[in-house]
Amino acid sequence: MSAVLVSLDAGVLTITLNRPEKLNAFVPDMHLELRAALERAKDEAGIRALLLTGAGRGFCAGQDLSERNVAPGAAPIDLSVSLGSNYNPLVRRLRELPKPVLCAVNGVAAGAGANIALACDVVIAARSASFVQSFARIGLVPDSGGTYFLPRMVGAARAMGLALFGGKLSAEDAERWGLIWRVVEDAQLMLEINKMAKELAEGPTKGYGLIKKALHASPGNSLDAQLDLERDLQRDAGLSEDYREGVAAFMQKRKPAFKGK
Ligand code: LHQ
Repeated sequence: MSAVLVSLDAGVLTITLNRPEKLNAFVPDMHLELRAALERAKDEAGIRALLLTGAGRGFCAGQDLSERNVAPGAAPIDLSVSLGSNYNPLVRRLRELPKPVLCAVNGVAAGAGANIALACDVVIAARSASFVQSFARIGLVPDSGGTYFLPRMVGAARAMGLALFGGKLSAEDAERWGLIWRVVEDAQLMLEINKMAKELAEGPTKGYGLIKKALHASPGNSLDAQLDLERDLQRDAGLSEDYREGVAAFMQKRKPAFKGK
């Protein structure tokens, strides 16, 4: 059985983490299959939005902890190898994909699973879902971008509390704290996110890619640098076909037919 299910419909590539009996914990195959899907999303012009979710009752429980023998007395393991070859490239791929990435957190998102969700552009969670920075509970440091995303999204005090105590943050609190975009009822999750993904897949894809670039660069930039970046990105956006179409549609009081270029 594939560790990841992939389907393409109306410009939306849906990627479903598929180890439901282990709450979709990461194993190397899952990383390989995710990598292939993200490469495909980058290369295929017909893919204009990505949707990441999990099969079963969980979203993703992070690294599969049964994979490595870390029993007392076992040979030491260098975890940086796995981060360097699997998790860090995954976060970079999600962030650098010049197309919108939506994430439907259908259940618990723990460890690297929580932070992979935060690396997506728009996160919607089911009301019963939760976010767990479980790393400290096993003596580890939040990874997969956690120490980058958390303080920027929820502030230093909340980031430290989440990281040190490793407790569950409910989807409602995650929304209230600004960690995610929105909470929806469990039964509505896929309906809502599919609607949003479809809307984005019909949008000005090139412009969306430039918006991602601008907002992702912002936390590390001075106002001066950000103004310069906006100027440069707007030049690119202004040269797109979709800009012309957007303005024409506005003037003609009709719905734009964006082509994504
Ligand atoms: C699992 C897991 C799991 C295996 C649930 N592995 N089986 C990167 C680089 C290299 C190495 C180290 O790590 C990293 C990054 C990381 O992600 S480290 C953090 C790893 N993740 C965790 O520490 C979370 C561990 N899981 C939990 O704390 C709980 O399972 C949560 C809070 C996610 C859910 O709790 P429950 O809803 O009560 O479910 P459960 O604990 O009963 O889990 C259901 C099954 O899934 C169970 O299997 P079983 O055969 O007993 O039914 C768990 O053993 C299995 N499972 N997470 N990460």
